Amino acid sequence: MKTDPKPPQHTPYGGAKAHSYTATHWGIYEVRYREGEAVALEGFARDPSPSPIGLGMLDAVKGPLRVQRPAVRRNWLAAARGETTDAQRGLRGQEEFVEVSWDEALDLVAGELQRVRQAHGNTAIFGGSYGWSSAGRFHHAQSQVHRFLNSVGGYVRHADSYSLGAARVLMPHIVAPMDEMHTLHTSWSVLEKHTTLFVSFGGVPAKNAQVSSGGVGEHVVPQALRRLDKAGVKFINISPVRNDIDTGGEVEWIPIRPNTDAALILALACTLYQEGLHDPAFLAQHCVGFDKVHPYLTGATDGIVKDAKWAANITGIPAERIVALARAMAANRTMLTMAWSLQRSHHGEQPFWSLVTLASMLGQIGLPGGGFGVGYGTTNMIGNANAKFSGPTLPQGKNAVREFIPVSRITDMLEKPGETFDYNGEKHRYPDIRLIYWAGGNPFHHHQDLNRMLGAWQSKPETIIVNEQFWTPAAKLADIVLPATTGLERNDIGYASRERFMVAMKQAMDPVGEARDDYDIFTALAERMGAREVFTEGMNSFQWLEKLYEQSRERATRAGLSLPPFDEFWQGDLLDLSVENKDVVMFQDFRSDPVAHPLNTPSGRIELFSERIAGFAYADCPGQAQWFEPVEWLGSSKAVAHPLHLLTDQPFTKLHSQYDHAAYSAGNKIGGREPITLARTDAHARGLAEGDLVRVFNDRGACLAAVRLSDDIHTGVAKLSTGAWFDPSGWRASGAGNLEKHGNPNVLTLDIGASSLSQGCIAQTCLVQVERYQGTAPQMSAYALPQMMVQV
Ligand SMILES: Nc1nc2c(c(=O)[nH]1)N[C@H]1C(S)=C(S)[C@@H](COP(=O)(O)OP(=O)(O)OC[C@H]3O[C@@H](n4cnc5c(=O)[nH]c(N)nc54)[C@H](O)[C@@H]3O)O[C@H]1N2
Ligand SMILES: Nc1nc2c(c(=O)[nH]1)N[C@H]1C(S)=C(S)[C@@H](COP(=O)(O)OP(=O)(O)OC[C@H]3O[C@@H](n4cnc5c(=O)[nH]c(N)nc54)[C@H](O)[C@@H]3O)O[C@H]1N2
Ligand SMILES: [Mo]
Repeated sequence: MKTDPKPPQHTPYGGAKAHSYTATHWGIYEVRYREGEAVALEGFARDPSPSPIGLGMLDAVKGPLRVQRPAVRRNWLAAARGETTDAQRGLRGQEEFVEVSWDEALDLVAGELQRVRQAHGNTAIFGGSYGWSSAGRFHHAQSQVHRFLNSVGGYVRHADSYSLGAARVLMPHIVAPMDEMHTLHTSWSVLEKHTTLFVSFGGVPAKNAQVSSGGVGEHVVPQALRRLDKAGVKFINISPVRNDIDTGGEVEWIPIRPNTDAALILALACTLYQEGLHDPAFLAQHCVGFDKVHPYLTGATDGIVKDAKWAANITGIPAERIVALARAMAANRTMLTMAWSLQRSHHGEQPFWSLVTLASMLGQIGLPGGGFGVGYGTTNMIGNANAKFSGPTLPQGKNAVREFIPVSRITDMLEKPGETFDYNGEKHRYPDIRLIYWAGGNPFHHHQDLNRMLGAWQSKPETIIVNEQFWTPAAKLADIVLPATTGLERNDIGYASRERFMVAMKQAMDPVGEARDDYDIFTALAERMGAREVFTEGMNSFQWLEKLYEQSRERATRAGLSLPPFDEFWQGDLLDLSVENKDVVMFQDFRSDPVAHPLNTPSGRIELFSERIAGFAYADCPGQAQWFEPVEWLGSSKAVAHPLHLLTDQPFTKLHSQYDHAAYSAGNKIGGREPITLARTDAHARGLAEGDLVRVFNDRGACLAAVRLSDDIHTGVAKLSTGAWFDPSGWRASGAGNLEKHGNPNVLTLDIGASSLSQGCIAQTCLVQVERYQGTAPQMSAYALPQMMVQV
């Protein structure tokens, strides 16, 4: 069977080629060749701040951690061959793998999919398969697996994301869907001209703006912040961490207790109201529900005045500072921005809803440089104003299965088949999953309370199939692992929303080992399951590239942008999509005429009170922004045993867990363990010094990490960035008794939904204790290859 003939005419690499480009989520890189072999990646010359993350990638791509051949877990294979009983299924993670031929592996996977479909229906297949995959619009693994599963009868899908679990559900009810909001944000150029006060909740971290889904060509955030500073904008950063913003100039830091921002913002709103500094005209013409907001602020509804004194007790910020801040906001052209991390918390809807409420009371929404943003700095896309059109996207087909879960309810689903759960005003049931197929994500990176998930992983699914490039923890914990190519080993198109460049990502090297493109893997499986035509539409990958490009070109034309035909694009390497006028003002039309340009909310206006959400009657998410105590925070009684609030932010050295094993990420570790940032006073109180090995623990889990001292973090707060590959001391779930040896914070985080409304991930709500690690430290083994058995 011939699945993917090499593209005609286009010699992708070798011979005279001196360079080509590749796109990653963290940047465009130039591939350097020596004698036809790709030898290095260099930062893109037209990028003012190329990310160092990509520079060492090539070594990792060629390195020992690649999955070389299809591999099947020993006991799973024995059971499939009828050599053992089902009861002897063995233990995922700790067992040897048997390397098998592609034909045998594909037969096994197709056969198992068929068996599960016939015995239990497609609702027994979880293809939620969340994850960022690689850049490149066609070989986007998550889209590929979804399209494939749809072609064979469907799968249980996931809704929403880990990024924006609470916001994706909340925001369409009250303002606009997050996907729309992303590209609407007021551009940096406008902020530079008009904003006088810029207030960030959670900073504007340039480390995060290294990234945009699909591929950054031009990193704009570091320069934009510098220009704003030079233009005289006053910056205030409200955050538990001082250095999550760098403007090159002065930034006032207001340290806040984690997860208390909603209380602060409600107190700012209360101050505006008490002092008559709010904008009644804007509230009347553009919003609904202020009549429900002010009685809550003044305490008329519950006897508690949400004033600065009240918030001071919760947030740790002096009342006078809160009052002065409210006045300054009203006196300036003020842009308020909030990092996405704030909604990744218990009751994570409330900080976003409070922000919208405060911005509405200030009445500057739709004015140049005023209003609010959600996520300046969170990715390079926000505030970036290049051409806007829908880029090349692989259609995923139609899913015949209706069942789904909110993405971070995966362990609940595995543990509680048949039980009901609340979500966005509806009740749903968890399906009974027998088979999990994952491509392009790492659940043992992204999910919370990994010990709990490990238990469910070991006991519930009969089969777990993973397409992976590397021997990640998710691959080690699978039954069948199929080796996938990286972006350097295939042709693709790099494009991200509002980015400046579209990139012809030409194949730079032969696939490592026997790795295949996900597309070819799924084509071969579809063939075995009688769905080849549906899945491929008769096209090889290169034909798909042309088709997806041409479709996107049509959409660009409709958006007033003229792109060249495919061949010209492919030969030319790069398209520049910059536009002359970069001045975008969010909600400008709505502001000027809310009747002619209504929002897509039930009232057409900003909903400070939502009848619809109120109608759901959720005690944990009522019809308007309110302060709720999170289940764990510094003000709770649980802080006695576990007195540190753990922030698990995005790592500056990588994207999630991707390329954790590459040099740049490795260079930031201390003795091979992930660093945990502690306030100097907190470290001294525990007798800890820089570099000390510590045990970080709570009732859910424990991990090792190495101390990094800081004066830039609130006392009582610790920060352990995500991304260290999960390295448990045992493959059975045993809570804090199972020591994670590398510094993966998700053994500590809490796995409950943000609220009944969204069920979003709440990774930032977590208390821990830290102590010196006693005894001889166990060896870190996250990068050890699983044992391989030779086929007999
Ligand atoms: N504690 C805590 N946890 C968090 C967060 C947090 O803030 N705190 N953040 C959350 C957020 S916002 C997110 S988005 C998630 C991210 O979670 P994920 O997106 O799952 O994390 P990645 O490490 O990007 O996983 C991508 C995987 O896909 C593989 N891959 C890449 N390209 C390909 C390909 O072409 N084919 C195949 N088959 N595989 C490929 C990579 O090797 C890697 O293992 O994490 C979440 N988890
Ligand atoms: N380099 C790199 N960049 C990335 C990613 C990556 O993995 N690596 N991931 C990308 C993805 S998928 C996403 S979704 C985005 C995520 O973007 P975010 O969710 O915004 O990122 P985080 O780094 O988790 O948090 C940003 C800041 O919020 C602050 N913060 C945390 N909790 C609180 C709080 O309770 N109150 C206040 N005021 N501040 C708080 C922290 O100090 C932190 O510096 O990042 C993207 N960018
Ligand atoms: Mo994310």
